[in-house]
Formats: sequence, structure tokens, C-alpha cells
Amino acid sequence: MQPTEKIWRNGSFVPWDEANVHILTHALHYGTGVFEGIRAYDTPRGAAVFRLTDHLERLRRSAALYEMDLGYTLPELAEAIHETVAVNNVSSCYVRPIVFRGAGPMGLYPRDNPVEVAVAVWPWGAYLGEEALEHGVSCKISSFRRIGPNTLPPTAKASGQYINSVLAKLEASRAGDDEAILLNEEGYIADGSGENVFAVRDGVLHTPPTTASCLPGITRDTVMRIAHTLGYDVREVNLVRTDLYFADEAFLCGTAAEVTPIASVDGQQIGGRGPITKAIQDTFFAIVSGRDERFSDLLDYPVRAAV
Ligand code: PPE
Repeated sequence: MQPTEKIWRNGSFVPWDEANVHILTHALHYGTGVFEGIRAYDTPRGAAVFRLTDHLERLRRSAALYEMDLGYTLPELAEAIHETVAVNNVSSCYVRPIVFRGAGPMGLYPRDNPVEVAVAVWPWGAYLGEEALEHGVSCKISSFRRIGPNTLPPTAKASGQYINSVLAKLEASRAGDDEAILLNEEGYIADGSGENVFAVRDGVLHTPPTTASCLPGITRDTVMRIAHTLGYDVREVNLVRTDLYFADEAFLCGTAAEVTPIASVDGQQIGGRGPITKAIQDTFFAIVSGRDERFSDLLDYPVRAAV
């Protein structure tokens, strides 16, 4: 990981190395944090943050579920994010806002623990490796089921729920695979440990509905918009593992993973990056780098100081 200089914390900048927490931080013990993963990209008009408002709205919903008051308006947080990108001189980077219960009383009751808000940014290249963007990743269907709407609602992005992803990720890694795909309690595909899943069959894109316990991914939504624009149908339907084994093409998508082809699932070969995956991926990278006017509204630029 490549550190940057400063981290925004509760309204001011602190040096990267000093952005620490107490050992008795509530979120460290109980997972009581919510976060976002956002990317900023270098564009001809300078650094742009991809779908910033959508990410911040999801952050607000996640925080509300756990009764955490953000303490800042979304425009204030948007400004903090733009400033953090600017102050660290990284036009292309990953952006990690986190809202968490800090140190205070111990025990599960969280309301007396202070809510902290921070934003860190750092350069983060291809999540699953540069090679993977072309050749794809090997995936394993996890034996661990995805958390559900009545255990840890997967529609929120809470720190604690990621321990489910960590179990799946470790299992996949022990099996020699790059990534894990989790089924929900009903046995349908939910999502990857940190990505949504798409399968392409007969020229049609298929992805699990959000009721299948996947995170309602912002990249997933972007992919659906791209597909429609390119003239492909998208079906939000429950998928079983063989829908992946027998797919013509399949890919993972997420802020970190962007659009990454799936090469195999449980050793069943799907192949490298197919033509539809490539078309979606090419359009995605054109959009985020500010080279596709059709989607320019998805990029958020810093508001210039009023004259
Ligand atoms: N499912 C899960 C479980 C998930 O964590 C992510 C994002 C997605 C789907 C895709 O959502 P979106 O980013 O809105 O398109 N995972 C984040 C964290 C990855 C990490 O290792 O940390 C991310 O991609 O930023």
C-alpha cells in the first residue's frame, strides 16, 4: 500500500502516520463502522470522483441503520473528499470514507460512543491484478453463505459484515483461487467477497437481484446502464452456480475491482475476457477517465470557489 500524506479526520487533516485509534475503539471490537469505497480518476478536466453522491447516499443509509449521525451534510463530506484528493496530490486514487463508533464505554450498547468520521485516499491499481483485467480471475463458490437481510443487512456497507467476506476470501485462497463467490441462504448467487457478479449467456447479461443478498453495487448499476446504452438486455434474476459454469462470459464488478473478467469458477473454465465483457469494460474505463460524454454526469468535479 502506498501511503499518502494526509487523512481527513473529524473536520481537519492529520498526517497519515498519526491517524490512529485507541485499542478500545468500539468499531474495532464489534465492527460498528460503515464505510464506502470510491475511486477518483484522472480526467482531462482534472481529478474527478466517480458517482460521489451515490456513494455518499449509501454511506448515509448505512450509518442510519446503525444509528450513527454523520455529523456532516453530504455536500460537506463531498467537499472533504475532494479536498483530501487535492491535498494529497493524487488525481487517480481509491477513496475510503469511514464512519465508526470510537473509544468510550465497552459493551455492545453503542450510543454513548462518539461517532468519528474520516477520509483516506491512496493510489490503488487493479484490485485483482493488472493481468486479471484481461485474462480474468479464478473463482471458487464459497462454502460460507452470504449474510442475509435478517442477519447483517447486505444492502448496508458495515465494517463488521466484511468478516463474512474475509472467511470466503481465505477459503478461496487456500484452494488456490483468486476470488470467492458467495451463495445466499437459499443457494442462489449473491456476490463476490467484494464485487457484484454478472453472467453473459446468448448475448444477454444476467445478475442477481438485490433481494439475493448482494450489495446494491454502484458499479453494478453503472454496468447495467452501459449495457442498455450498448444495446444489450440485462436480466436481474436468481442465478445458480451452473449459470456461471455454463456462461459464455462472466465478470465481477465493483469500485475496487472495476470490471474484471471471470476465467473460471470451481475449476470450470469460462474463458478469458469475452467480447461483451470487453465492450462493457472499455466503455467503463472511457467513462471514468472522462472520455465518454454520454455519461459525463457520473463524474463529480470539485466545485470552484465562487468568484
Ligand atoms: N459486493 C460487495 C460485497 C462489495 O464489498 C462491493 C464493493 C461490491 C459488491 C461492489 O459495490 P460498488 O463498489 O458499489 O460497485 N467492495 C468495496 C471494498 C473492497 C475492499 O477490498 O475493501 C470496493 O470495491 O470498494
